[in-house]
Amino acid sequence: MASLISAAVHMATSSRLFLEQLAALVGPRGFTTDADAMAPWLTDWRGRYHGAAAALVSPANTEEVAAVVRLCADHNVAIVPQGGNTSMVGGATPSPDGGAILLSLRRMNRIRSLLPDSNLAVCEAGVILANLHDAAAEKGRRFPLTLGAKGSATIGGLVSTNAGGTQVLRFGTMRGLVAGIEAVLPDGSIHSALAPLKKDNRGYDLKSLLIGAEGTLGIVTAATLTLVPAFAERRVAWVGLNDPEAALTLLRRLEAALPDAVESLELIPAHALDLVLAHIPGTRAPLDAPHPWHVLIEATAPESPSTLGDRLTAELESAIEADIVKDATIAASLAQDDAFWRIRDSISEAERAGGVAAKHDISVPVSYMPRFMMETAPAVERAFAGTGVIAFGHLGDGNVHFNVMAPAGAPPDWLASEAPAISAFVHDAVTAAGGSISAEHGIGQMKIDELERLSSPARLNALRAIKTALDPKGIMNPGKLVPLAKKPRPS
Ligand code: FAD
Ligand code: 2HG
Ligand code: ZN
Repeated sequence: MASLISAAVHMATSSRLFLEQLAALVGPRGFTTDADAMAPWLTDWRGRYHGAAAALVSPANTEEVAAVVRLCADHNVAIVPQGGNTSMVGGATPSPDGGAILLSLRRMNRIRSLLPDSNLAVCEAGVILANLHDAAAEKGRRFPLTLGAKGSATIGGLVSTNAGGTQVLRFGTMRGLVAGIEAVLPDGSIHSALAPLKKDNRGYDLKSLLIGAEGTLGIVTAATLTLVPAFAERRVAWVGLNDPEAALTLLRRLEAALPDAVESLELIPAHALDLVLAHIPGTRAPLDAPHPWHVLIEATAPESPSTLGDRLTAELESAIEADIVKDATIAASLAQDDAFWRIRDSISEAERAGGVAAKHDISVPVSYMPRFMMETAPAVERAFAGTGVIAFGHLGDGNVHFNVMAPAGAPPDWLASEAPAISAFVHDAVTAAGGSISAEHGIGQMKIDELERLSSPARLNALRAIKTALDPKGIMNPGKLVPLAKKPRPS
């Protein structure tokens, strides 16, 4: 079945008529086959995957998306949806065979409405996250989800990966913030469900199905998003401590002492801080002395003036007295708040500059994560000589990025030759702990084999059944997320 589809894909995309029809649907601003114009969008953010596409198609509105999908469905042509191309799992990179079209949503970048009184914004898929932050702030509101790629990541990509980020502790993942959705399904029909209904029991929850579907069930064209009131005060603290267990203990104390105030607790090992200081210009260590582990804490208050700063200071002092925390500093200005956050948000970029890494985005039950990290990191480093684990991120969500850096002087093919065994080692440990091999980045093409290897038949069969039911021709982002069923062996 798969080979039949891909043969058909090749025939159709090589057809000049198909490309002419496609170009006519979106006009000259929305269509190119120029290699230079397409090149930046054919490699993933980490530079691990390189694809090819028959055309880069950028519709201007939902009706154009629907027309493009219908045409592709008629010709059995695969579609790879793309927003900001910040996927960490090669999710938005087409396969190298060039049979697919790359469907960019970046031209659909209108905030259709922003209603502060209802705390809602209706955004087209191509709205860049940072632009939504700015628009909400102008109206005294906030879209609370944020992450390091906020200057490029789009609403469509964030919805389609059910992104997490650094404020999940308080506000949850994208799924909890999407109040309505508009999407083009694989047959080209438009599912219009932007109304922010509190209650809706018309059967299967299509909105939830599309969130985190990584473009395999349709194209998200717009979403109704929940806003929250802007905070009146914010305090950002940088803390040095001895281990992840101490970081979690600190979180529990802060949550008890400052209810509803703690928005972030991000774990940063010394190695990650060193990489940032080495590769990101203008950064400096917040504390004078070195510490093996750090956390960045953000707490907010709805009113100003508030006692937030005093209460946070008191809690950190008491944690120092209790020997949970070794040292801490609270940013003294907005500029310092931003400087602390810049360190945290630049870890991926610094790590990319620092060399090749086998990347893992794992979760286990929150209380178990410190022990998991302290046992698994040395085990990996013992099993794979010369590697170094950098595990950082969202400890309060039980989710860290457990990245394994290549040994110094590793050969260029290290990732291809070594990463599968390393990832299997890490993922086996995660699975044994009842955890997930993808806490927030999705499966994409990077983890599809591991998902298949480690999932129960129940999970795999359900994923495949949903995919086949909604996308019987298999045109929506093939090769991502859903492992194809193996052909039965001839008896
Ligand atoms: P893309 O990368 O373009 O696409 C992502 C996936 O969604 C692909 O499968 C694509 O096919 C699909 N897709 C895109 N748009 C649509 C659409 N409109 N309809 C259907 N499918 C679509 N993630 C986190 O969860 N938490 C973090 O803290 C975090 N930090 C990051 C920091 C950096 C520096 C970077 C580079 C990435 C980070 N990410 C993080 C990864 C995260 O997945 C993306 O930032 C974001 O969710 C993807 O948005 P995008 O617009 O770039 O999507
Ligand atoms: C983050 O939390 C992102 O910074 C990226 O999810 C993680 O680069 C990574 O592994
Ligand atoms: Zn993350």
